[in-house]
Amino acid sequence: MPALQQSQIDFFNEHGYLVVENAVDAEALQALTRDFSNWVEESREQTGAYGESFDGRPRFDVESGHSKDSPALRRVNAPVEISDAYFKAMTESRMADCVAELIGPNIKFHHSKINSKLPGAKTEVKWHQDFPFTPHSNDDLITALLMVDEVTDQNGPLEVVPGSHKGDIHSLWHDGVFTGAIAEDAAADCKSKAVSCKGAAGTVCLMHTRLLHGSTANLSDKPRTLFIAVYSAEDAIPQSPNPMPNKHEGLLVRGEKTNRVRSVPYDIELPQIPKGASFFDQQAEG
Ligand SMILES: O=C(O)CCC(=O)C(=O)O
Repeated sequence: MPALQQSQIDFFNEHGYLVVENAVDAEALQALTRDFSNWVEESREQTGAYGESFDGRPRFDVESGHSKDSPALRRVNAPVEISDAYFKAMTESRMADCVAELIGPNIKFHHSKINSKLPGAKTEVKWHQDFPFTPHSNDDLITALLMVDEVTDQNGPLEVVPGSHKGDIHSLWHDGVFTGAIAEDAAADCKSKAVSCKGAAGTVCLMHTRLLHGSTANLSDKPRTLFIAVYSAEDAIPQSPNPMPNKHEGLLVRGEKTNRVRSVPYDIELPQIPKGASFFDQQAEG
């Protein structure tokens, strides 16, 4: 049975995003929650970013003010490398089936992370599109943002601008400085058109790589944990180094390997991302 109905596929193509409930089953969700809670407990013993990922960057990052009594873990880099639960959610879930139906049938994995906003977290994600961080030979890429906790209006939901995947790619450079975010006037315009992606734990927001999006601080006493996995069509070839190098990059998740390259000429020049830039450049503590 298909994971999506035609009306959902049409919605995604028109608006550039789709919210789908029950993208992982209850047992899988429990395992994701358990592993994340364990990482939060471990973080209490740390005073700053810690651990090591594939290219030597810290595995875990914390917000300023993080302490033993008030842990503020805000990022886990490449969790699929260190947790079976996260690896399975990336490969074996309905979430992956949905991605295959939207940009497949042949899809491969690019990178993953957890963005956490623990209660009171001040971290905001500035308005941006993902494609300039991960340019490929074509733009059949989806960022899947799985809600490990319930997401509400209060705990810093992802906000998107419907239909913006059909528009321009915005520069992330302003006055000669790479900010990781679009210009302030464009961001204000996004805010006026934004739709929040909310749902029960286990819901996923599937987002086209060109869609404009951002998110605000967590104003509530409830956590907001998002497991974020980026997939591409198998014939989309990276045009720049992975912003989050990891050992599973290129893993075939659904379908078969064709080794074909599909190139789509862009009418714009993609903004250059400085060497070593990461998604951290989008995050700011408000
Ligand atoms: O954590 C969030 O709210 C947004 C994440 C995001 O923008 C991204 O992964 O590109």
